[in-house]
Amino acid sequence: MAEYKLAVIPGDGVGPEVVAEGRKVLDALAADTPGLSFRYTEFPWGSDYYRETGALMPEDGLELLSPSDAILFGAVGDPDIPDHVTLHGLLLPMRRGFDQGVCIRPAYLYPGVTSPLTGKRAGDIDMVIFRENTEGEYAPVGGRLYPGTPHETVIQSNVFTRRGTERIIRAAFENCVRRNKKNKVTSVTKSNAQAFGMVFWDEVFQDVAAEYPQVETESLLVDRACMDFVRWPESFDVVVASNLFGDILSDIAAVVTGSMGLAPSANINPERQHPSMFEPVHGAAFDIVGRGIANPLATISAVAMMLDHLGEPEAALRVDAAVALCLQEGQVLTPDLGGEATTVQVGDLVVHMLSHG
Ligand code: GGG
Repeated sequence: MAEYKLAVIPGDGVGPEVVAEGRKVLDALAADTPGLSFRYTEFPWGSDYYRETGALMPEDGLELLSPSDAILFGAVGDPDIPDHVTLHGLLLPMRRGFDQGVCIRPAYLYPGVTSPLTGKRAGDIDMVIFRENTEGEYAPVGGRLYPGTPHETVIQSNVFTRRGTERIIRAAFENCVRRNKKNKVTSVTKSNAQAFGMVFWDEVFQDVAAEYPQVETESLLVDRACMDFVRWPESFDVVVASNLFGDILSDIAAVVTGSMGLAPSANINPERQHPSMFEPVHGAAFDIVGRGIANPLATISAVAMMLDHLGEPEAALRVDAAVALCLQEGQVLTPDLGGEATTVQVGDLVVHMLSHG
């Protein structure tokens, strides 16, 4: 047990609403766990900060975050600012600057939650997506020549390094062995079309897979993987994908397990030289901002992933169990899950379930 220094960036849109519930859960844990405490430093970065200063975060932002044990992040995005400005101004600099190359996105169909897919029962869908998080299709490499002329030329390059590719694929295999469920790792590729980056990805996958002969493997083209996430989601266990493919597939996984509002995400620096970051998969959700109905459970599950990463597995399990109980009881749910409850009411119920579940 210890005191943990947490950097908190509520960000844009519904970010502040859901992060407040994540903090409420952390405070409740600290209140009834001797020796466990959290010291928060909140950073007001995001789109309002951009309107005031011309940047989403200050130039020394990473230095300010650096002493933290972990970062709790809400969302980024604004209807008046182009999405590439907000994403490249705040979220991606943290992922790259802190070398958070391993993004972990679990998707589980909880008891009490209805999948939009017919016939799926609780536990049928139980997978975890390992998304490469610092390079691939998100690398800021490219340029634009002769804009606005008939010769306009745009180049956007994908970047695959051996270190980054090997790291995410090895993390997926290690997790598969630890998790000990279906004992299968699926690699998502597009090597039929992308004959450099994705052929390299396939080669590295085969090399790393050879170190884990006890694990079943498969390699799916991304289009086939999208189909199978919808028609046979129960066939997946651990899925490893590039930055863009992992992002798209984790949204499909979230939706087939009931709601984007349930999907957590951990952005891990495996070497632990820098703080890791924990966030809901969903974004700013402008359509419901300020109505108090955003589902806080994705953020609260991200808090559980953060506790596990910090070395507090019992606290993490308590939070996971409280989330599962709220969903199973099914009385206090936000509208994305068919309920009428508010963000705050769901957060309060998680806190209640921590000690009364
Ligand atoms: N809570 C995460 C968030 O705000 N996501 C916005 C977004 O556009 N994310 C894209 C990504 O994760 O790559």
